[in-house]
Amino acid sequence: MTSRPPLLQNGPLAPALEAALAAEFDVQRLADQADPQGFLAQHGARFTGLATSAPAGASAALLAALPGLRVISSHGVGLDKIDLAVAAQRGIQVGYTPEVLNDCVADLAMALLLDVARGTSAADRFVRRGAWPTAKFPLARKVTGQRLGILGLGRIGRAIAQRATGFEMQIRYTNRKPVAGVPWKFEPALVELARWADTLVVIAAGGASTHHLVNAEVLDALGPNGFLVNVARGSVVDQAALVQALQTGRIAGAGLDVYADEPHVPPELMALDNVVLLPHIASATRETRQAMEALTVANLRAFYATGQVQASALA
Ligand code: NAP
Ligand code: 8YV
Repeated sequence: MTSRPPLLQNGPLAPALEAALAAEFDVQRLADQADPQGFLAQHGARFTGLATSAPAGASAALLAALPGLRVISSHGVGLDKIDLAVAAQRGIQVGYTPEVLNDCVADLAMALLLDVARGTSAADRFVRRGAWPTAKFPLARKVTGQRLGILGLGRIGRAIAQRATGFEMQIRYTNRKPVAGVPWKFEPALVELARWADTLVVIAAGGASTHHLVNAEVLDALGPNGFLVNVARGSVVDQAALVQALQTGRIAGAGLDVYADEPHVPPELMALDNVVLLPHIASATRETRQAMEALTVANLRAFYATGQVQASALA
């Protein structure tokens, strides 16, 4: 009988995923250890696999404590918390969960765009606080035909653009390089994209190269009639500049699923009626999470069978 591969779990995972991993692998959860550092010092060398998630990641320090590591499988598509350079240098395979979550993240980006432009969450609060008998809810903004700027026309960005086409939106995007074969105009300068757009959707990868890309200058270019939607990572937006722009009306509103220091959301944002605040739920549907969990396991299963993960972040 083949022994089950020794797997370290970093951070919490959904119960169904933890059960699926425990059924196939010899799993130890780092969070269960009274002295995690002592545990790693004593036992770190035995683990050939690491199960983690986009938020928990795999830091250089953790990887250094796992000298026998050969594979990482992350639940999520964001790689900003995984030290990919160390993994690549050591020949550690990195599996993740791209594609399977595109639809739900794109759907939620459109939900935030519609909500912040039409004020649906604010209108719900208006009715629930009994204001309708004595006040009129203010006019909102039309979505159909809007100018939509997309920061990050990748897998999910393209899914957002396809949905926006259904709303007859004019679409432009920016990346570090143009995307071949798409019908939308590439704008090399983010600040010019923001100046053109009615709504700027942020769906670029997190990490050092996108840190605070959306800064005060970009927000000023978006302007007092502009909306910001962020479903990428909080780190892509200068959150202090965003709060200031919203408080002073330098932009019209924002729809946010991600923040600088999750799960902590600044009270200044909570106080604003022109901001929609979601708790990082863009991929959080039963269907998509089941698909992500299945791919997280499949990456490990494939690696131990063939030496290759199914969906490689290092391809
Ligand atoms: P992807 O296909 O890799 O797309 C990432 C996009 O970001 C690419 O178009 C890339 O284009 C662009 N980009 C990267 N660095 C950039 C830079 N410095 N400046 C401008 N553009 C840059 O990834 P995806 O599957 O669409 O996912 C995108 C991100 O969404 C993930 O990394 C994750 O952080 C986030 N996400 C959030 C949720 C949520 O629950 N809110 C769920 C899933 C994903 P270039 O390489 O040409 O620059
Ligand atoms: C969740 C995400 O954070 O996939 C990502 O990068 O941000 C979201 O899907 C992830 O699913 C948590 O495990």
